[in-house]
Amino acid sequence: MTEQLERSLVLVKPDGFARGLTGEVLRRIEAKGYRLVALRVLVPGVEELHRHYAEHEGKPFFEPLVEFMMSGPVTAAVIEGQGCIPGFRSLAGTTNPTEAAPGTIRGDLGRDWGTTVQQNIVHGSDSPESAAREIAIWFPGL
Ligand code: D4T
Repeated sequence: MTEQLERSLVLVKPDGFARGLTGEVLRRIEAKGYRLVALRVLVPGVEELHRHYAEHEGKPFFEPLVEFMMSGPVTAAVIEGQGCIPGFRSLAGTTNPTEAAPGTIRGDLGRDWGTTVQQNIVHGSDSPESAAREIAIWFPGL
């Protein structure tokens, strides 16, 4: 099976950044064989977060999620490789870090901190359409 060469938008969220896990996340991406195409460290603004999380607008965790994502620096990355969109989501593990399988980023490094928002270390695009939309938000002009 030959999967398509594609790009995904990865974020190391403020919890992961604050815990010094950016290097570990990037190490796992590179160890898997995906290529780093672009990298930024920034404190996200409300406007880009509302665009990024548009699908969750109106949900009870939306505002706490935006607040959390603005609470400190994040690392944004564009990665590239065959099948890297589902592939990175496999590396990340399921959304809830308590349930995420050992061996995954969330399963190995994440836990429930008792906050209103699940602090789950990373974000990865969930489809080619999301990846294109998200890359345009975080890396305009790429
Ligand atoms: P992201 O989008 O950050 O990669 O996470 P997932 O793809 O795994 O999960 P998601 O889009 O469903 O959720 C986005 C973001 O919201 C937080 N969240 C989510 C939360 O705090 N409570 C919830 O009930 C859900 C579903 C965690 C990730």
